[in-house]
Amino acid sequence: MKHKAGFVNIIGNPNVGKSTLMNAFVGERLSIITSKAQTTRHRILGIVNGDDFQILFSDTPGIIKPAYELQASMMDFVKSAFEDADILIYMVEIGETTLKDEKLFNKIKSSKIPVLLLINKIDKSSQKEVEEKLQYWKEKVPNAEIFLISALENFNVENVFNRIIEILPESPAFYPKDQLTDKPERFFVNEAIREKILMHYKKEIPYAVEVDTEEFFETEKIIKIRSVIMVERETQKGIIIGHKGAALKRVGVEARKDLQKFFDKKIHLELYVKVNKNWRSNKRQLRRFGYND
Ligand code: GDP
Ligand code: K
Ligand code: MG
Repeated sequence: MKHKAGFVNIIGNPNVGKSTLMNAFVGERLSIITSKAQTTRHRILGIVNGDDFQILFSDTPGIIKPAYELQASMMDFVKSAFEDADILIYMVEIGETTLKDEKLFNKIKSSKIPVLLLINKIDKSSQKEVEEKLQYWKEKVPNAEIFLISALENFNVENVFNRIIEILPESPAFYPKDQLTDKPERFFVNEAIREKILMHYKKEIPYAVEVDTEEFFETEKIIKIRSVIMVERETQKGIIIGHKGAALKRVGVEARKDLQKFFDKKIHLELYVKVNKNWRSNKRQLRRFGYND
């Protein structure tokens, strides 16, 4: 049997379940998941290896109209995901009716590469609604193959996976067969911390935050990590730290638990908070954090 390999890029509106799906495919929590839009800021590669195939899934930020430089770079990740795909996964959730970016939507409809349209979250709706939506999307994106799924409950995900293998092009592997992602270990540390911040702080706080891991030192028994939580203003620093440091402590404890599972090793995690004015609008800063590259 010939070897198959290719890029399968997942795009769609915020919160439809893209990261949940990618993690279900990969079987690891590579992408952080919360109920908030803009949880995913980067394009994250998840690699699934078999004896005669290698699938390179890309999770991307949800499609939005950029309001500042950070969001503009997030949309560049989405555009790039469009350009190198062998198979496109366009994900919608059961309640929605259109993509927020019309240009991109037209690109999907006129796409020459195969499009799998996944209607997600069908666990939330009635049989009648599911049938209506199926009909709706058939007419709206006639070039797509449609699947009804629940990424959360792993319903029908395997059928999508098998179909991907069928239509994947013949090609040698792009990455070593034991590799799971293209991102360095520090990236997953930053993301684990950011996930807890998204979960525990209100309003604009999560969007004003970036995490930078300054030290990642692994010995046989333990990984020592020091990370900085960057905020834009002094007041935000106070909120992150909380009364007697309790809020920051909770972030540290929960992130450490996740990281111990992820790396399967004991973790020592030190967290600092620093004010770094307007990092979201500063191109040079954004490059440092892995955007615009
Ligand atoms: P993304 O922004 O598209 O990456 O979406 P996420 O994967 O972060 O998921 C957004 C929210 O939808 C989270 O609260 C998920 O738990 C939830 N979610 C994802 N898939 C499903 C699903 O199949 N059914 C239900 N009920 N919720 C889901
Ligand atoms: K989300
Ligand atoms: Mg996401």
